[in-house]
Amino acid sequence: MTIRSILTFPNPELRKIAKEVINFDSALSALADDLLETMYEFKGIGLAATQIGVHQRIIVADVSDEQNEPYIFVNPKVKVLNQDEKGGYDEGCLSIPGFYEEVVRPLKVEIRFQDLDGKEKKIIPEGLLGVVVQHETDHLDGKLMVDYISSVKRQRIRSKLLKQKK
Ligand code: QAP
Ligand code: CO
Repeated sequence: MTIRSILTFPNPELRKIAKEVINFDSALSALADDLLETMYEFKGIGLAATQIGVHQRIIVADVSDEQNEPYIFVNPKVKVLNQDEKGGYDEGCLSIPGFYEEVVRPLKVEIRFQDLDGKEKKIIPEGLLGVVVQHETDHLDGKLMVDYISSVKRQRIRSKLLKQKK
């Protein structure tokens, strides 16, 4: 319904820990709609509520070419199925516009989550979806992709984004 504005690194709001969702009501559905609409507007493939300043545990993703396969994950929990199998991916982030950095993450993960009705679900995502869900779930814990890179690189990105800010 509404395109929301996205917080940019190093806004301290991005470091807050989001709260578990307990009410599966129309306000939650409206929030999910806003997240999807905002993600599509800014050509993203994933967005967490934290990024629009809402500190509730809900994320959205769509890694399809046509941008017509929306996923909504409420209270997502990532379980690593194989600690030894990891892969690097050049990740972006709508809260860190213009920067892409390689992040190494587990390739085999299981995601337990709830849908908008509160129903418990479980998926084992393939490929990019697995990367995006891990990246977005990190946001709910105040963690950003720049936390995985060197502090020199992180500081450089930080000062560039602060200078761009008006
Ligand atoms: C997370 O990020 C992700 O810098 C989602 O100028 C992305 O959708 C995880 C975006 C890639 C793994 C791989 C970034 C759009 C979108 C930008 C995004 C930009 C415009 C980022
Ligand atoms: Co992000």
